[in-house]
Amino acid sequence: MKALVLSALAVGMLSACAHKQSTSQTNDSATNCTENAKDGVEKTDSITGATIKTFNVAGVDIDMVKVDGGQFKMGATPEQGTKDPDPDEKNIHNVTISTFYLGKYEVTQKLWTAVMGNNPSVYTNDNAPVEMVSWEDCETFINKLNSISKLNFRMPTEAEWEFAARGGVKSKNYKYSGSNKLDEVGWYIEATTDDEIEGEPHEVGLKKPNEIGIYDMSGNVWEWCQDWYRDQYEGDNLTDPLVTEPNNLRARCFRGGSWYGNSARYCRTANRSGNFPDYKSHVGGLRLAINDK
Ligand SMILES: [Ca+2]
Ligand SMILES: [Ca+2]
Repeated sequence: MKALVLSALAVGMLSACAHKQSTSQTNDSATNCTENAKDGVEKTDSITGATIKTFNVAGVDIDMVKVDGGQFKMGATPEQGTKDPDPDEKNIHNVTISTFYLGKYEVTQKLWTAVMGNNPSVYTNDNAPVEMVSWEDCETFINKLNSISKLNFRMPTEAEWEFAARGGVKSKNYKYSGSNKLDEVGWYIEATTDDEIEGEPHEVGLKKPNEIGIYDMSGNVWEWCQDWYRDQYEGDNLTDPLVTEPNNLRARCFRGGSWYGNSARYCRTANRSGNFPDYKSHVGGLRLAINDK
């Protein structure tokens, strides 16, 4: 509980939100789209078959994948293994998610810089995810993004994040987002000790996408979610749940593990972590969400 959050702090976990700039992405396919995308141009991704809405904001294309709504079991379901899950995942419960859009990629440094006029990242690369951003920084970024675009981007809820990571209505019940082999879909390091870790975040979209055409939900950078973190799930048969009140932990949710110092178990779809809203690190960023409308 508290120990969980503190251990997350010690390891330097964070989250990253991802959007990406399509024209510069090596793996990008949905982006032979040249028209002005300010109002959202919808098309089919030629590689993944996903429906993608592209918004152009501050000169940068933001690809948002349509996540069709559905039901799923949230928490440490059998494919997560018996040893890997933490206590905060154990209360498996039924959740219904409404259709929404989620960033095809983690938010890149290119987008962050275009919106904010600065790049806080330690490992600078336009096409890599922004890092060294707190939950509060991400709120500031999203507010400015929305002010510029007149749109309503937001962070995903924790439940939306897990539903999408599991492949939504096309889920094949993988342990990681898009595969049972983490090497195929995620940048991570199987650490032996915290002191031996070397590595860096990678450009978004270089690994395989998951079942619904979303990249890097397991690994690369942690991704902040909207919710306040609770160390156990409460309730069942929930629709679009969102924890809006902090408890004594005063931590925000973040998800997905990272390239740094996190063994594979942290990159599982059901894994949870939390950190203080002003905490920032070189392993944490974000991914954008937007409603279906
Ligand atoms: Ca990630
Ligand atoms: Ca955990």
